[in-house]
Amino acid sequence: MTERERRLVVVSNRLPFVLSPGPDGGLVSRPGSGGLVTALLPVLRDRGGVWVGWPGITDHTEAVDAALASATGKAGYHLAPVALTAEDQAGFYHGFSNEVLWPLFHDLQSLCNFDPVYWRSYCEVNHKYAQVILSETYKDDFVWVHDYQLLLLAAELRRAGVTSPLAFFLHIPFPPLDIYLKLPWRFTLLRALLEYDLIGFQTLRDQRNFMHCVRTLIDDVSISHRSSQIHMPDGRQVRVGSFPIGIDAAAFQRQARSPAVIAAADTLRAELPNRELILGVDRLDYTKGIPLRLEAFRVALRQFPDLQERVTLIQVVVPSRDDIPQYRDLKLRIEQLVGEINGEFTRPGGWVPIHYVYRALDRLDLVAYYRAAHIALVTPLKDGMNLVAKEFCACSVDSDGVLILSEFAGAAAQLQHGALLVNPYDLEGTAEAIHRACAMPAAERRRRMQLLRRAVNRQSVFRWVNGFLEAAIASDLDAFPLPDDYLPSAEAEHAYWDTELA
Ligand code: ADQ
Repeated sequence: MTERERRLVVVSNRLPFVLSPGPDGGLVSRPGSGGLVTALLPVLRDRGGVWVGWPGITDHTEAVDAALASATGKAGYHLAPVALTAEDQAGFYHGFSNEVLWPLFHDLQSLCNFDPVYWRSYCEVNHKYAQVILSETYKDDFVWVHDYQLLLLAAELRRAGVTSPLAFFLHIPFPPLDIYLKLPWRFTLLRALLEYDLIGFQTLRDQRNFMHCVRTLIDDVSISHRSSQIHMPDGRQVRVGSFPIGIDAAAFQRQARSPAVIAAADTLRAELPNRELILGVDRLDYTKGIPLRLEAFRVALRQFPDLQERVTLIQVVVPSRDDIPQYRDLKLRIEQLVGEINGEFTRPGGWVPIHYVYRALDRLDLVAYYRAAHIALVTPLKDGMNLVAKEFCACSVDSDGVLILSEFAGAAAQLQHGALLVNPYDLEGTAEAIHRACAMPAAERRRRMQLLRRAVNRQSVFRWVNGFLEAAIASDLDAFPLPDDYLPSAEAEHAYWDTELA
């Protein structure tokens, strides 16, 4: 059997279908949204295989199995649910994944709750995923595991005797050594990761951080010159690479050009006439930098009074994880800032500087916001990639949008040539970027957005899947071209403020 003929086994925290109560008391399924599902389901259909994950319901009944079986029908692959209890969800998902790994890997170690009970639950649940994989897979299957909830899975599978290739992709950043060292289970976790054969990161930044941790903490390995190959003492080789994830840009573009979106975007612009519409769209999450963004917007309105009555910031926040105290506090902080800023600047003529939307949008409304906006303000404190930045560019079909992007988003590496990059902690720098974006001549907007759109189109999610699967069968990743890299430099900062694009 050639590598390309191996069945594909995708493993992620959640299955790619959402179950909800149906009319006859049973459950109905619909495909989840998001690029990963769009990109991977066709590959699964083509190669055959299985997707392993939690179905989103803690009461595991026959109705769950029936709904999952009917979701895929005769598509050539099937869904294998991992049954998790409410207690598992509390310790493994809300606990270790979201109160330890999520903040730590986003450099926010002071927000971590290193509760040992969480760690035990994380180990147990990774074991449960391994059990399902063992019962669902054949010897020659190619197993591709996704994200920070399943860092221990390869170690669990090896312990059970699995020798076939295991690959892993981390969707969030990997932290620098000094921060990683705070983790009480740092050696176990790093050793467990080295049981994978291929480890993929979003950016070279993350890859470098990981290799620095391996080089410093694991003394019985050697590393190839370009940091893409780790030689293990048992003769095994672990390959490490950067694979920046993309979006289905053509689909976003098509939808942005649809009559329904054009009508919705026209309505949005007509309701706020003669305004520069600035858009922020984020899940409720402290990594997305929403409070600092609002503060930077306040600085912009104070320092550049010409912006008053000329700009409106539409901040969309999608509810998320609001059972965790830090997320509830974040929501209150955002509401307080929106209230303060609107209280300070709202004018009798009807101008309200911030429109705040707190709910999930359906895809049509989201694309209409992207299309209607003149400026996107995407300023995470740290982000694996950030797909909102790419989606905005794909939907800016008239090439008249400006992207202001945090240099700490993984997307900065590919979008650095067209975006205005900002340090989200620098309130005045971000305020100046807002002012600059509002005053930017149409020709410069077009030039920049064309560069951005080209980058987003070129690096689609389909290319990402193919690139990763190609790397899985390549013997030497050092022969692969490196993706774009971004590091702030004094020279770039100078260019940022003082020069026009060629
Ligand atoms: P996320 O942290 O979820 O993903 P992001 O990359 O920004 O972050 O993706 C968010 C997704 O949610 C986008 O596809 C967007 O369309 C959707 N969305 C945002 N606002 C919405 C709204 N109001 N209504 C409906 N949908 C909305 C993790 C990592 C990222 C990495 C991705 C993919 O944290 O860094 O880019 O995985 O690898």
